[in-house]
Amino acid sequence: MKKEFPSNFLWGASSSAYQVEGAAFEDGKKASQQDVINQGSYEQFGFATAEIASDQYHHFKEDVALMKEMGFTCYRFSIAWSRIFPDGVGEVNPLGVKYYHDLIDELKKHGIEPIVTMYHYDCPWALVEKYGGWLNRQIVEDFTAYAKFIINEYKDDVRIWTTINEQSIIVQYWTQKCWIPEEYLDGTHDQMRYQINHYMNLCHAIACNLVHELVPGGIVGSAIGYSSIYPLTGKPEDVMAMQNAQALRNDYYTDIYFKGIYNKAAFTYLEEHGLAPVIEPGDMELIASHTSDFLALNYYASECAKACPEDSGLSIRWSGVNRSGKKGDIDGFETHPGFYQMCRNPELDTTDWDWAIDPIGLEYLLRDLYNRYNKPLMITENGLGAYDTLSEDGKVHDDYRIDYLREHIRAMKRAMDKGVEMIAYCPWSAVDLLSTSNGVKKRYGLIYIDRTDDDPKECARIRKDSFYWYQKVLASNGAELD
Ligand code: BGP
Repeated sequence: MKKEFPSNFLWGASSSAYQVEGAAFEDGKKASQQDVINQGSYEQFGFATAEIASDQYHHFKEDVALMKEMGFTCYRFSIAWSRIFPDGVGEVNPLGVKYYHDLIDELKKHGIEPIVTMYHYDCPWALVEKYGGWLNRQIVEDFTAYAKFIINEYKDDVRIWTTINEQSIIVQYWTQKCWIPEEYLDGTHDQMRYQINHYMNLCHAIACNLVHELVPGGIVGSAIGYSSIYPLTGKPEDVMAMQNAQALRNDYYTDIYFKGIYNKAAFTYLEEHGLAPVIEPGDMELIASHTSDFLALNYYASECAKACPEDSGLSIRWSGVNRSGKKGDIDGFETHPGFYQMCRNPELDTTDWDWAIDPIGLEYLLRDLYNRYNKPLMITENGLGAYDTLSEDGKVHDDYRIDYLREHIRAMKRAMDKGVEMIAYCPWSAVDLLSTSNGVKKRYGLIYIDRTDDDPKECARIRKDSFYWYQKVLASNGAELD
C-alpha cells in the first residue's frame, strides 16, 4: 500500500517580490535592476513593467485570505532588497521593513508558514549604478549586510529560508536576470556569467552560515532552477553529451551546495574555454564551511542533449528564448562544441513557449538528487505558463493547468514512495504575476489577476478552476487528485 503524504508536509505556492508586489517606487522603495530591465521589455516587446505587477503590496490581506481559503500551510515569497535598503546599503527603509512584518504576521495569523527567499533577481539599481551590481565582488559584502539584517529582523517568525533564486538560470539567461551592460554582450565577456555565479556561491555560503548562527531551529538552502536531462538517442555519444550537460547545467551548482566543490568535468570545460571564475584565496574554504539543510527545486520542464563535436563549425551559445508564445518560435539551443548541444525532445509535448511538459522528469530528478546528496527536497516552483481566458461566465477554466499540476504531484508522490524525503510543494504561482520573460499574458496562477500587459485595471482577484481543485487536494492532504 502506498504511504500517505506526511502530516507535516507543507502545501502552498510561490511568488517573487518584483513579479507580484508592484508599488515599485512607493513607501521609500527605490528601483531594482528588474524595474529597469522590465521597463526595457515594455519598450521592446510591450510586456508589462514591474511597476504594478499584481499589486500584491496593496492586496496582500486579500491574497493571504485566498491562500487560507485554498488551505495553504506555507507561502514562498521573496524580500525585495531595495524595499529594505533603497540604496542597497546604508539607510534602512522602515516602511519596507514593516511591509514584510505585516505580510508575515498575516500569514501566521492564518496558520501559513512563510518560506522566505532572500534574493530573486532584483539587485538594487543603486548598486548597479555604483559598481555594476553582481559584476563586482563588492556585492558579496553588501549582500552579507542585507542578509544579516533581514535574518535578524524576521528570525522570530521565519524558520525556512532560501538564499539566491536560480543561480543556474542566472548563468543561462543573464540579461533577463541581471543588468548586463551592452558592451558585455558580444560574447567576449561570458566568463562573467560564471564569475557572478561564484560571487553568488560566496553569498549563499555566508547566508547559510548566518541562518544557522542567528535563527534558532532555522533551516536554509538554495532554490535552484533544475531540469532533468535526457540523451536525444541511445547512441553513446549522445549519452555522453547528456552527462556533460548534467555536469555543467546541474552538478556545477548542486556540488557546491552539498560537497562545497566545483564539479570537476564542468570546471575543466570552463577552464579550457576561458570561462572559469577567478577564485581568490579563502573562497573555497568559505564555500566548504557552509551546509545547506535542503535543496529547493524549481522544476517546469525537462531538457534533452545531443553530441556536438568540437569540429561542428558551431560556436558557444546560451539558452534560447521564445518571446512570441507560438510553439516552435524558440530562437535557438544552448551549444558547447566538444561538450554538448541542447535540443528539442521529440517525445514530449511543450507549452506554447516551448517548455517540455514532463512529470516523469520530476520523479527522475527527485530520486537522482536524493540518492546522490541525501538531503530533503522541496518544490518551490512548478507550473504551467499558459494563455488563460476569463470566460463570459466570469470564470477561468484552466483544466490544462489542473492536468499539469496533478501529474506533477503524482510524480513527486511516486518519488516519495521510493523513499525521497520532501518538505513542501509550492507551485508557481499563487496569483498570476509578471513573467520573467513574457509579460503578464503568460499566466501561472491559481488565482487570476484581471489585468493585461497594457492595462493594469484594478488587478481584481478571480478564483480559477485550478483554485477549487487545489483546495480539494489540500483538504485531503494530497489524497484526492482527481
Ligand atoms: C523561474 C523563476 C520565476 C518564474 C518562473 C517562470 O525561472 O524563478 O521567477 O518567473 O521561472 O518563468 P517565466 O516567468 O519566464 O515564464
